[in-house]
Amino acid sequence: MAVKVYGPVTAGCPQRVLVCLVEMGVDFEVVHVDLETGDHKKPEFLPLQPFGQVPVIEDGDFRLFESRAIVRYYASKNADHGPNLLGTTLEEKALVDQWLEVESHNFNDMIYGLVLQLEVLPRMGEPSDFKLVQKFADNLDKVLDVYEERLSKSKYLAGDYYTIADMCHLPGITFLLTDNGLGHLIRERKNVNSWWNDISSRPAWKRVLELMK
Ligand SMILES: N[C@@H](CCC(=O)N[C@@H](CS)C(=O)NCC(=O)O)C(=O)O
Repeated sequence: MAVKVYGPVTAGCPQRVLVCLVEMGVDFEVVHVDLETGDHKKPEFLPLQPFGQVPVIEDGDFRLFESRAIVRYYASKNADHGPNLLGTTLEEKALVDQWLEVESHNFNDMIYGLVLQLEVLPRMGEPSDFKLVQKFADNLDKVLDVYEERLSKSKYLAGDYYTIADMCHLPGITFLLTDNGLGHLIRERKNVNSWWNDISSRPAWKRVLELMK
């Protein structure tokens, strides 16, 4: 039975889940949740995700929310017949967790603020706070300096193998490279840019981009 993924394919958090399902060869169907009309805050959606956010998955009678928990779940569940995206030794797994935490907090917190200011508020007809935009971009600049240094020593964030820690960056970096004047944060860093070119050219991400059209 196909896994149901609740959320619009255009939102970054559901995309994190979709790219993982494609990588792991899991059949899925997307159940569109319209964030514009507030479907995710309606009483019928809250039993699925009590914080009124996407994504949520339903796999038979198993339900799970939080995109990174979902990604971890399918990378483990399908490890026997998909790629190893979690590392093998305890230390490799710990490094994947470390960089996934960095993605979630150091990186994504800035992306979240930028998406709010540059996409969500304008869509709602409200003004963006460009001082805040600058603050998030400056913070991200420092975070990406750390990435540049790390990626000068290893091909991927957790080591010389692609993992869910790299994968979870795909939606956020795609947003940076979308026409909002922030692409230089990636393009002007040699190692970050090569890493990006590598991870974004994987067929799984290309398939998610196709779904968004
Ligand atoms: N930590 C959650 C964050 C979920 C989240 O922020 N989802 C966004 C879409 S990317 C959302 O539902 N936004 C609407 C809202 O928060 O009202 C996860 O990774 O699943």
